[in-house]
Amino acid sequence: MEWIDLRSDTVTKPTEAMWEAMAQAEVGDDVYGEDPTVNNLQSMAAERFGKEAALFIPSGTMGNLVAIMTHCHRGDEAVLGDRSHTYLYEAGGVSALGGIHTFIVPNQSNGKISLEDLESAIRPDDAHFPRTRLLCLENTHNRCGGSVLEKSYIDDVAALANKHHIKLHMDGARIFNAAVALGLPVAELTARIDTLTFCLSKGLCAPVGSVLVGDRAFIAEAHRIRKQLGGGMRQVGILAAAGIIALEEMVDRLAEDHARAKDLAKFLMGIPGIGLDWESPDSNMLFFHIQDGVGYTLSDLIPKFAEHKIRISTTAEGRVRLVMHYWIDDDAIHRIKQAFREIFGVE
Ligand code: TLP
Repeated sequence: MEWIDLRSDTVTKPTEAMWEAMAQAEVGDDVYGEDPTVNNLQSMAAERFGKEAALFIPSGTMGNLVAIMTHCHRGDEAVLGDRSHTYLYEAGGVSALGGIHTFIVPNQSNGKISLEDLESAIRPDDAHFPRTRLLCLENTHNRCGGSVLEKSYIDDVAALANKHHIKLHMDGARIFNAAVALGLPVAELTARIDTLTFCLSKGLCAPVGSVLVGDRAFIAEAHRIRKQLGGGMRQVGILAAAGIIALEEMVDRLAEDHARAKDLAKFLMGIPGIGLDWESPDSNMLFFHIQDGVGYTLSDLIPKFAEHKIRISTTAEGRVRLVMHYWIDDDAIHRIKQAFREIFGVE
């Protein structure tokens, strides 16, 4: 019996088509800008997002770091949500490495930040204050249930940024999940955003890599910062080749992951002792907690599921997160449901 890994969509291994493309990839020195496969991926990404240029980056974390360091200089300020990945899970890189001050505002449970909170975070021009340079959003919003930010909200935030002459960056690690959930082309959803990082290595199954998109001048400067951070890579077309397959073949099928997440959420609602944190997941992840009186704790669950060859993980907030991805098919869902029935003692 194969392991079922629900800890994240980052665990996805490459597809057959990706292995094939990686083996055949034409490569060159990307620090010289001479890797044709990387150049091809970057052009495809820019075109897909309707932006002028794109840059291949080793990880989502470095993508956000490069973007924020390109927008903000030392002592400038970036506004971030208090549940955002950049604030919670990127090791404080923007402050540690970029000398950038962060202004933290509350995320609502649907991943949005109220326009009032965003506006009140923008500092007046006064020598006492850091200069606000950047607003950041995350879509889908990981720690807010994989929630999807819709276009009208994004456009409202962009209009606010514009009014104050500051920029809007999106951590779009899972932006294709958002676009597929909304049934919108990704370029339309993100048209008003200045810059965006998206990941090839999550639901899209590529082994490594993220892409930063923006205008030509921004990407030229981001290229310098990526080099400064040690993120210039050489014959990296080997990885970009998998990224091209990710964009060509793996986007539309994300709808299947969303449907499985909804189906599993519905099933879990019927299990006494389980409390779903977001009852109908917007995208590919669901979160639950154990209600009082069940008789075991969250950490007991990891070994219990391991007995069924299922890997799950818990979050700092006392929840389990289950993430659907390419390698979770209907048979896996059947096994997962069976494991829940046995562990929670229901028919
Ligand atoms: N998220 C990982 C963990 O770090 C939590 C996961 O398993 O979901 N932005 C968002 C919204 C992310 O969810 C992640 C990864 C990143 C950025 C960072 O991407 P990588 O891991 O490529 O640095």
